[in-house]
Amino acid sequence: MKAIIRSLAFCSLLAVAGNTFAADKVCKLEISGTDQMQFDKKELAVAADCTQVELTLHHTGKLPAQAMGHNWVLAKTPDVAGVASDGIPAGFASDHIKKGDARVLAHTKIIGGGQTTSITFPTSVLTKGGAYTYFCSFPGHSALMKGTLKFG
Ligand SMILES: [Cu+2]
Repeated sequence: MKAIIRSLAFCSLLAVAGNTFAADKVCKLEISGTDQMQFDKKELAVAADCTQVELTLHHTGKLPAQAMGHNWVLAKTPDVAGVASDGIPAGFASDHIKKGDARVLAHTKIIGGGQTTSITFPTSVLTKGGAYTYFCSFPGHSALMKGTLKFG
């Protein structure tokens, strides 16, 4: 009897775990930056049922990160100018992101030509129906390198 109860308990644990996995949906986004200081996409969309976003940034150029580095930073549109200007003195080693900047919803590190980097972040940082701005925080890049991320 004890064994039956134990196996029943185990089965219900498995069922709970199975539901958790079924409910988790990782949605993949890809974007590239160039030596011409451009992203190849002006808009990214995340479907409403995505629970996680896996963002991959490629740098398709040849220039080194110190000269033409790119990252991908996500923020609310009104916060972009402040995040970008505070990122300049934060320095290259900090990926031009101010330490502990709560306005930053997600960001990759800075990469140079030929490199690729990925991050995964939860969609719980976003509001359904919201539109956000992604940009590159390398000094001087955000004027050209930005786009809109829509959720839901
Ligand atoms: Cu850049």
